[in-house]
Amino acid sequence: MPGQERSASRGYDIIGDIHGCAHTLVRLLDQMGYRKVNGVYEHPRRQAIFIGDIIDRGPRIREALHLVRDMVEHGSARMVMGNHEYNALGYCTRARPGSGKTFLREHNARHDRLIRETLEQFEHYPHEWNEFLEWFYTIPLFIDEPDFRAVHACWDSDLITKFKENQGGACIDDEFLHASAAIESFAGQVMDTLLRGTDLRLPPGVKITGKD
Ligand SMILES: [Mn+2]
Repeated sequence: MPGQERSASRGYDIIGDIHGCAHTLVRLLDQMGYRKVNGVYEHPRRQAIFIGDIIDRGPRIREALHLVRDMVEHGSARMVMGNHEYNALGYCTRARPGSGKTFLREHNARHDRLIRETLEQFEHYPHEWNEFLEWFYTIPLFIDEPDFRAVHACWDSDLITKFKENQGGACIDDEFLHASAAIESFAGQVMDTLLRGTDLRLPPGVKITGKD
């Protein structure tokens, strides 16, 4: 298998949440010795592993998505899904009739705000945005190699083993996306745990207030 041959001789650069900061990403890749060859960043020996959350918040979401997808398609990078890509799929996918919802992820003030920059920056490129949504389905939730593992938030061995058995791989499909809208379902637990993480109780008397 070429992928495994590569993994044995190759080093990896793990790159976290880009959140639309394409310029910063370009600077980072330059500093790490990646070069643009025929329009796509690559490294002579190394492979970038993007651990999700390319979209939302930043000023150059579209550019960041193009850069990363080009690298993944070229084989100079791999990627696992972040909660923001998953949220975008839910936000943009209509719920089935009779489910009592219009979209899988409710269009409320908080959800609208989280995805606002992404939708604004794709306002004049709706076809491209749909292509990226289709591409999100091809992004695995986790990478499980003999020499390393990657996941966006939390590696839960039991959930991952069961997911592989059920799905026959590391990717979700439309059916799984719909099922995951119910947080208490198996699909809901997989997406919540692997992509959003697990909860820890704070020590007595300690309080943290999020900006939401
Ligand atoms: Mn995240």
